[in-house]
Amino acid sequence: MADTETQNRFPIISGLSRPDEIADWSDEELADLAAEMREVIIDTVSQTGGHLGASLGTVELTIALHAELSSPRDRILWDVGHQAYGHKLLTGRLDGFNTLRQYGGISGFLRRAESEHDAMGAGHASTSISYATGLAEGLRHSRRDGRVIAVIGDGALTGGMAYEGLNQAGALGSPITVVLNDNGMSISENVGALSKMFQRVRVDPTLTKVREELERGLARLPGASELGGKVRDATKSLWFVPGALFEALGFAYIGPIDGHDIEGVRRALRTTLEMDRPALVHVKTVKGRGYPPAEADGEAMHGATPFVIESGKAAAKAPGAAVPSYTEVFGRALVAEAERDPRVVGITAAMLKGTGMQHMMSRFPERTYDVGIAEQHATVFACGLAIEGYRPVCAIYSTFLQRAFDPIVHDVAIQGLPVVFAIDRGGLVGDDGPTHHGAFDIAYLRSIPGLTVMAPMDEAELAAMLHTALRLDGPVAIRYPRGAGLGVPIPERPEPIEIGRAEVLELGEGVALVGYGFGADLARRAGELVAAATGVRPTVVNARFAKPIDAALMRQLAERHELLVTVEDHARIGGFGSAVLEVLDEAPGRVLRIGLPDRFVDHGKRELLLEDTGLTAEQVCAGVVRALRGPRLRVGEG
Ligand SMILES: Cc1ncc(C[n+]2csc(CCOP(=O)(O)OP(=O)(O)O)c2C)c(N)n1
Repeated sequence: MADTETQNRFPIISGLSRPDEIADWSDEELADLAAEMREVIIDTVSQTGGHLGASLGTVELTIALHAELSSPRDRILWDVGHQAYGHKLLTGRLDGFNTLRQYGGISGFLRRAESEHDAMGAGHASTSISYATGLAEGLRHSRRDGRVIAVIGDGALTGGMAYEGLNQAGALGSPITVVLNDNGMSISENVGALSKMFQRVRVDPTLTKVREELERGLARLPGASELGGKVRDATKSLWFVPGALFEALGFAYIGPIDGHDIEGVRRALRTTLEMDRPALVHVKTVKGRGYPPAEADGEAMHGATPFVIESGKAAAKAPGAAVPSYTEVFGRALVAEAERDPRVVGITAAMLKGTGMQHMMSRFPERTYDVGIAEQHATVFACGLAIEGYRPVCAIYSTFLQRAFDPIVHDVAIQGLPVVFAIDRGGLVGDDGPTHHGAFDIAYLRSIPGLTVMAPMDEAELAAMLHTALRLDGPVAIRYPRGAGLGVPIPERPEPIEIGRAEVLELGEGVALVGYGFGADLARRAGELVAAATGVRPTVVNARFAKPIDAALMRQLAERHELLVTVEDHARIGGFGSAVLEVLDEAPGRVLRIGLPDRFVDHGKRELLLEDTGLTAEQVCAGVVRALRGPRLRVGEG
């Protein structure tokens, strides 16, 4: 139950005890509900930041779905889950909605643990149709009631898994309804041949009429009755190209219809729900609908930072010169490399700005590719370019690169191809939470033979590592964190780095702190605190490479120090610290590994999450002091 202030401000949503109560509401009542939902979403996201445009675009669709279905008995699935704020509001989460994406608050995506109405959890794209097909089979086997509806965006439909799902559902004849929420946008403008086709199809009632008349006319032609359904199919493929595509996959197709017309969407859903076979309802929506700044700049308002409602402009930032982000430094460094070497090409999987690849796209559009939400394809596409003598750089977030694990092994590494992976968002990302943290890339990459795995300590080293990677004759992965660099100057012409060689930042005694990537600067800061606390300056090392690891130096450090501490923002299991243990197996000494614990880290401000997981200089220092004073650790403990 919502608190009194929330009840007074948002009486319609507060009054709902079940989402399907709205089934009998009048058009006016539903329109008032839609307006209130928009108000809550804009109000909240202006404070918390979040996926504004996507959720504003699905308000009417959300109402139509909950009016026609009965959740949780009926399973309403939201691909990615970033467009489902309205669903959260209709399913009892108005109270607490102001904690959206905040530490300890409600998630920015759907989560099975958060509500019985979240039939699937998500964060990554293109999974909903596979879930739907599985859920429908589960319901069939167990003879339980319930209908299954997957809502998938045109962006998410660029991901291959969506077609794997359509293919199986079509063959099984699964009674699922897929709602294609087509707004022409992924985060940036959507890409690909299908997207072009969708753009050509407009919501046009006259077109529907013309088609019906054409069908009737053709049916009257001599011999038409013998041709039966063929006439209908032929007209469909003439007029409704997406219809022909989905129908070929075994789906009944309805659309395109206006996704902001609640009654129109309800009618289409009623039709498909009665069919007892796979069906696809194609709705056209406007990203950011109902809030002019979000309609005007869909890309900026995809993942909005807190903003002023009246203007849509970002809320005031803290004063001070802005230090460029790692993403920005990477984007510019890639252009500089591409200027010098015509073989360099850039690849992004639907994250043009998110990865800094927009710089490459503006400078070298012919050598830059946005392949859609298709990390697996991006990787193999890069292999093709590499075989033809090019130097592809795939910029992909750590979490999304998980999708490409097999091609990295099978197509890049076994074939020994010089593909560079620029892995952004390594480590904790903050508000997006466990589906988005980059916690596993060191583990899944350093086990692959022939791959060079490195991480810069600062943004100047990022430029140097990219330069180094492009000179290597094999695959390379460079990981770097979200957010601002350290503010160091970036040389015009970066120098290559010696492969497999760590950098000793400070030669001290007693304790050796060895940091990897983000962990290197953290180790340096913690080292200062350890010196102050113990009176002895520790040795501090920037590891640079997880593979090949500087084994000789690691052994020396273990031999010459009482305690060896590894520091990283990656899962302790399988991470850089584990790599150190592997080369120390016969060395004496004590090792303390500092990194992410063996649990999924929640969402919240990145600083809070770093605190929560012990990745602050103070906590690292406290851990070191405890270990120095405490009983002898076994190798690897901690
Ligand atoms: C596997 C994967 N890669 C990249 C992303 C980042 N991402 C989040 S939403 C989005 C665009 C989704 O577009 P669409 O499905 O059309 O939904 P819309 O936001 O337009 O409503 C992308 C690329 C992701 N969530 N998952």
